[in-house]
Amino acid sequence: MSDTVREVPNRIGGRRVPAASGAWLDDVGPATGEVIARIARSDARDVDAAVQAARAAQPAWAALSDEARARVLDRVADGLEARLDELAALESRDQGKPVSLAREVDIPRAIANFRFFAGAVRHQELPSHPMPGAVNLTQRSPVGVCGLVTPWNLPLYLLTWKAAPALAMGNAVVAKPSELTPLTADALVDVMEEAGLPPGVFNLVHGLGPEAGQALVEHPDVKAVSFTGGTVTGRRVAATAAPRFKKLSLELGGKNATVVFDDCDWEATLDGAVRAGFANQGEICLCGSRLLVQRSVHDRFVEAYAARVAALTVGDPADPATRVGALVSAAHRDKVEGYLRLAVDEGGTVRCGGTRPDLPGSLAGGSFLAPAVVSGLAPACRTATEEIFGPVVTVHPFDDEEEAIALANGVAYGLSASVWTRDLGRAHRVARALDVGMVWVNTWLLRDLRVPFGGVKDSGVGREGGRWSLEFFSETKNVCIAW
Ligand code: TXE
Repeated sequence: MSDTVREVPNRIGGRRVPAASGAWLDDVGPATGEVIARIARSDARDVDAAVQAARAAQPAWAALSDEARARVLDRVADGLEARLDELAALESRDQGKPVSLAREVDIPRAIANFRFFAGAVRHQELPSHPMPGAVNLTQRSPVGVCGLVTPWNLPLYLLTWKAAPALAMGNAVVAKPSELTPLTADALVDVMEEAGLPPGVFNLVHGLGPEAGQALVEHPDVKAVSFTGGTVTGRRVAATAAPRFKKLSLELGGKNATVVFDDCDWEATLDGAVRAGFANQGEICLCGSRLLVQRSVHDRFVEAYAARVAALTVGDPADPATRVGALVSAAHRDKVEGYLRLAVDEGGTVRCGGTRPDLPGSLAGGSFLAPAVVSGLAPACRTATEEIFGPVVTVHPFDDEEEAIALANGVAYGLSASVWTRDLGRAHRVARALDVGMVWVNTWLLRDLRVPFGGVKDSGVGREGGRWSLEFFSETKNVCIAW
């Protein structure tokens, strides 16, 4: 490691602070395997300092008018926008995703999150319920200090999805980004400071999940915990938060079905199913990693699908032509490769990909993997039901609507699904029968920030987005006034 590697300390109460332990963690760039930064390895002491800073700053922030807070959020959005290219390059370097994706999706959505929740709090309407001789006024107050724990797949995008509504509602925040992708969170704090967010309203603590993350979820002064990450970790977060009666939002894993009927728009469906399977290297909780295809078109569709997947350019994330970048870490690639070996043991055939591409120079040390399509697996096997969270799609035939629904629902997860058909009645029937939180028909990941986002079953608890986020990050109080 070179001596010039940047050290990224915590950001507490408007100051840059190393961890109390003095320890640092390496942050590895997945495209090269080289250390690109070192982050503070925080523990309960650092979390406590951040929570105390947040507690001290929160009342004055909450006392501002909604309009005043919204103006600060708008300035954060402006600041992110001014740095769009720089942030996209940073996210790509830290996460491994194609810079084109970061520039077109991750960073613009982070900007949109701040603009949207600035508008949402400005336009918030609260109910009143008149009754004979009295009126009920429903009011919302901030929860206090909110703990945000976020993952490595869409680092800035998912952090801002929680931070913007939390701040809009007058809370103070302590955020713990993934130790694998900490850098854009640090840049966000720079932007917030320039935008005039008062010191202590947003604090950042870096470190490992079982150390810094666990301490944040346990802290008695953290009144709400919003977590996005894996289901196993989510279960632990829930077990920690529930006996302490914290507000809790969990966005967890998925094993989402892409359901293709024989009357679909062929080209649009192929495009959509490829994007659903492999966007962000398959590292999105919403990715359609189980492709269910009606038997009458199954073989023809899978052949065309595998050909398109094989043509995706895997390579340098910094190259604008790259469609598939590096997986987030070497350990994660090992996990995905383990699933590909399991797929073969379970009787599957790898139709394309699954190999390490031969890339030049420093990229030879990166955690790249060619996107894989696997057919011939029983739908209930482990490969077809467990979350792989990488560039692997399994394909399965079905005969009719009933069987498609049974296959789609036959997993422990229930996050999302996409349905591809020209038959409107069928689209409605299938969408209603799917046991998931979100269904797309003839599209995938078309997002409107006003709509509820979240899953059922092992995919989580609660909803984010629009008024659901505003409700989560506030306490609702009813005041009944008699006259
Ligand atoms: O995520 P973790 P990991 C899935 C995906 C992936 C698997 C494991 O299948 O392969 O989860 O990934 C913090 N208390 N998803 O281990 O552990 C951690 O530091 C508090 C799906 O990388 O869930 C990080 O900030 N926090 C997913 C965050 O939790 C803890 C996105 C998420 O890490 C903690 C990511 C603890 N005890 C992975 N332990 C999605 N739904 O989008 C860890 N953390």
